[in-house]
Formats: sequence, structure tokens, C-alpha cells
Amino acid sequence: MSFVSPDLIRQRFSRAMSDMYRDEVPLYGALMNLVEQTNAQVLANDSPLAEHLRSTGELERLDLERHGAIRVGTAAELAMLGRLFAVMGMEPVGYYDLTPAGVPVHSTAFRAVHEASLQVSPFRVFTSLLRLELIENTELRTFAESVLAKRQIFTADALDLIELAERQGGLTEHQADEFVLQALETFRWHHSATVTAEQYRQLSAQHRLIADVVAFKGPHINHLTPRTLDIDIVQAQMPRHGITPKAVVEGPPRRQCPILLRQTSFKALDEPVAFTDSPQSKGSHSARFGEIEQRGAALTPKGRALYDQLLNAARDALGEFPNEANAQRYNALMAEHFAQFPDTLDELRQQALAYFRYFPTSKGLAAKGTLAKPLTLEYLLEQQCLRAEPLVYEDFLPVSAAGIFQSNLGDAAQSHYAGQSNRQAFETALGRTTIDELALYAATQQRSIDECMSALGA
Ligand code: OOG
Ligand code: NI
Repeated sequence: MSFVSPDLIRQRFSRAMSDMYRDEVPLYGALMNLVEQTNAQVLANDSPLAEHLRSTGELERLDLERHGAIRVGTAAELAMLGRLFAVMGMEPVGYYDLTPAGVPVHSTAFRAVHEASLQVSPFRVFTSLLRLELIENTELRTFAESVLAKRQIFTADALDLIELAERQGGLTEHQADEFVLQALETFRWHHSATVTAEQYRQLSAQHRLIADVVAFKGPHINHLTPRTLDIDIVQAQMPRHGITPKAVVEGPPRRQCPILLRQTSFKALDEPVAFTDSPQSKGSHSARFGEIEQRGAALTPKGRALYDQLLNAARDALGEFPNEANAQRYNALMAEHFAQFPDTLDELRQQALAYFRYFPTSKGLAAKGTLAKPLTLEYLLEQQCLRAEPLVYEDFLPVSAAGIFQSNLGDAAQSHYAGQSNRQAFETALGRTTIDELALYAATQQRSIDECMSALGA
């Protein structure tokens, strides 16, 4: 039996998800078009950037590139999702605790882990598990648990195909196509809620996110995010396309050498829903939104510590959550603080602030065997036998994610939770440990060094 590679299943699934979401949320299609136009413009005007993206393979994956997000209610749902994503070569990377920011969830990102797989499809899904234990009202918590206990978010065929894939070690062409169709059903939007209007109101009063998870049949995809090469252009253009962006771009400020991840979104749409007691009446729920991101270099632990330090200092100086009224001051504070973050590729590399991939140059390959030993990385770079390109950050940022959640839940939704960060509980629910993203970047960097050394005969 011959199996379809999990990377290709993921690529097909990502495309199917994008088509479904574009049908459901036309504004996502508008945003995609805007991003596509902007990317084409940036590439036409910035040939060094175009060359960098071509040489690292990022250009090929640019149009495919997107992430989505979902929220689930129970450990069993999370564990089964982990198995569903595994069929597509996606593993849980990173642990994000959003409770310090007043959002009662903790999360991971399901994604491919090897650079070759990421090249075929970098599709990622930010997946959050509701922390019901943080609901203080025991009656409401018990009610939420009982509602969640009754739902099945996977189709019977999806469950069969997951088991089949595990048993066989893969899926055939036909099975893979069927799997994509069946898996998609879990993420579809449902216009009818599973609770009464009054129950919805109570859940929502506790936290809008709780209503979003508990009151529906499944974990509808709540946004899909294309990757742009210039987020400031898109942010500025959005209003002209009938899209209202959130007040500030999350993540680092604009720089010469982009680092980590910059993100902005448009507010969630108010959509009609029917409740169980009043199927005809027009309730509404807002959950689904649009987002764009610009990705930069993955930072080492040292670089990340500097990022966190500067971000916290800028936010402390602002003294409140960034919002419409203080957006200008926030941007100025960010620019001021981040002036301390080195902004050339050489500095980022020499000070070990970012991860890099190394490529042999034609000069290096021609000189193979004739180079003076020992062949150190610095020597080979100096001789222009190698070149270094920053590694793309493939993950998320907890403070940014909280900002995205907040902007879509409304600022009134800020709550305070006494709960501790609980990675262990999350991993117990998931049924496995989450992968340390920094170890993945370090491994990719090391593989590229090893390949270069052997290509140059070291
Ligand atoms: C997820 C919000 C976080 C991101 O890109 O940081 C996120 C959610 O709203 O469920 O998508
Ligand atoms: Ni997102």
C-alpha cells in the first residue's frame, strides 16, 4: 500500500480550510487579496528581500502560508485533535498561558517541525483549551461541563480514519481525500447554538470566550491569517477596503531586520445565531475575525530575553493596555525601547540573538578541498564561501496572542484569574508533552551547518 505524505495531506487540508473560511467570511477573502497585492508590490520594490526569500525557499511557500485558531472545551477533545493533526504531520509545539492576560485558556500550536516539512506547508493551528476550573460559579461550571460532555466534535468517519491512519501508518490517496473532507467538519461554523438564549447570556456574562466554546457544536475556526511582507502597509490600507483594524500592531516595532512576529487583526463579526428555545429569534455572537502577520527571524533564548525585557519596559511605561486612545504613544515607546535591539543581520548573528541557516555559495563549492583548515563558520563566512540567512519564526507570542484575543472579545472582557500557569495539566489533557520550539530552531540551524561543512569538504 502506498501512503500520501502527511505534509501533502496538511497542504490539502490547509487549502480546503481556506476555501471554506473564504466562503463563510467574505472579509477574509478581501484581506487575502489585499495581502497578495501588497506582497507583489513589496517584492517588486525590494529586490534584496525578493532574493532573500527566493534563496531560502520562503517565496514558494508565501502564498500557502497561513495559521488558524480554535478553542476546545475538554481534555478528550484536545487529545483527539492532537491525533487528528498528527495524521497531517502536525505536532504540538510550545505552551502558552493566557491567564495572566485575563483569558481563561492555555494553548499550544500544532505545526510541522522539520524545515523540509514546513517548506511543503507551514500551516499552523493555535489551539486553546478552556480552563473551566477558573470559573468560580460552581453551578455555571457544572452546567458548562455537562454541555461539553454531550457534544461530539468529530464525525464518525473522521474518527475511523484517524484510527486507520494510526493502524496502517498512513492513508492512501483516496483515504487522505476523505480524511480532509471529514476533518474539515470539526472546524465548520454552526448557526445554531446548543443552549438556550438565557444559558448563552449567563455563559457570556462569565466570559465571552466561555460562551464561544461551550454554546456551540464544535470548535469553529475563528480566524485564518495570511503572511504579509509589510504589515504596516496592510494596516494602513485596511480601512480603504472596508476593514477596521485593531488599534496597534502586536509584537516588535517596524525594523530593518524583522524579528519574531508582528500581527494585527480586524474585529470579530456579529453573526446571527439561533438558540435552542427560540430557533426563530435573532440572537448574535461574535467570534470570527481576520488577522494578518509578518514573520521575521527566530530568536535564541538570549534574543528572546531581550525582546521580553524591552516589550515589558515599553508596556510598563505605557501603564495600561494599548488601545485606540494611546496607540501613538505606545508606538513611540516601542520604537524608543527597541532602539536597543541590534538591527543588522551581522549583529544578530555575532551576538547570538537570532537563529540562522547557512548555505554554501558557488564560490565555496568551487573552492571545495582547497580551503585552509580548520574550516570554522566565521572563516567560511568571511571568505564568502557560506552565507547566513535568518531562520523564520514559526511560532506565536503570548503577549501578542492575548492582545488578539482581547481585541476580539471586547476590552470589557478583561478578567483576573488567580490560577497558576499549568503546563502539566495541559500536557496531561493532551496526552503527550509539548515540544520546545527553541530546540527545533537550534536543530535546524545545526543541520544546516553540518550540511554546509560536508558540502565544502570539511
Ligand atoms: C487565538 C488568538 C491568538 C495569534 O495569532 O496569536 C492567535 C484565538 O483567538 O483563539 O491567533
Ligand atoms: Ni492568530
